[in-house]
Amino acid sequence: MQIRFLQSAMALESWPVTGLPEVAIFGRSNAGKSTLINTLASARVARVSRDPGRTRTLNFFDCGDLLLVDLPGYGYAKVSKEQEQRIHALLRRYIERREALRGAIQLVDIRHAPSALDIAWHQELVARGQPLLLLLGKADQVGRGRWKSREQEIVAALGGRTPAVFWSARTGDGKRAVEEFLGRMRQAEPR
Ligand SMILES: Nc1nc2c(ncn2[C@@H]2O[C@H](COP(=O)(O)OP(=O)(O)OP(=O)(O)O)[C@@H](O)[C@H]2O)c(=O)[nH]1
Ligand SMILES: [Mg+2]
Repeated sequence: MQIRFLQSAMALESWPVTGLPEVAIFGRSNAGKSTLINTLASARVARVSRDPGRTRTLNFFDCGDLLLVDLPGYGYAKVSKEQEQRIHALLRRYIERREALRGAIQLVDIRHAPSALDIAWHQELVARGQPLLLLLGKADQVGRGRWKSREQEIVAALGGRTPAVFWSARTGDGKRAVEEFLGRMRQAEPR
């Protein structure tokens, strides 16, 4: 997929106005959101590092007829309380105010039980009634024989009916499902 970095932004006034539909990627810090964008792009367009807390602003990517937004991760233990609150306020303002938003991808780590913040954000996204794609990320770190039981446990903890998709940036598992979701979001009606 052709993906080009468009801009970083914090304040609503500087979010890009393009008229294109938009899909945003939510997830805990270090879940692999930026890597997801690079995997779709088959190129290094988003910044990734070994240390979590890397993405601190909204990062907008242009996919031609759709924008993808790499969001700052929530729940990174090493940021200050103020910083964490700032991230939450930014995410909340984004989902409440972004008219272009057509759907969300939430990335959770398949290895762990969802955190309280994963659950809270999942429920907030579900409550909005917009399309939501739940990805069980880093699936390469768990044997395939355990995938189903991990899925059941995580979806149950999230309170969920949402079907999940196994995702790995290393093996490409889930890539087609993500591309299909983005394809549907291109056609989605504004809210
Ligand atoms: N094994 C494995 N590692 C992954 C996968 N996706 C990402 N990673 C690694 O996880 C780490 C964090 O990835 P990022 O893409 O920076 O995570 P992020 O969600 O953008 O993190 P923040 O910007 O802090 O919110 C990096 O070391 C990645 O290489 C995956 O599918 N499998
Ligand atoms: Mg990131």
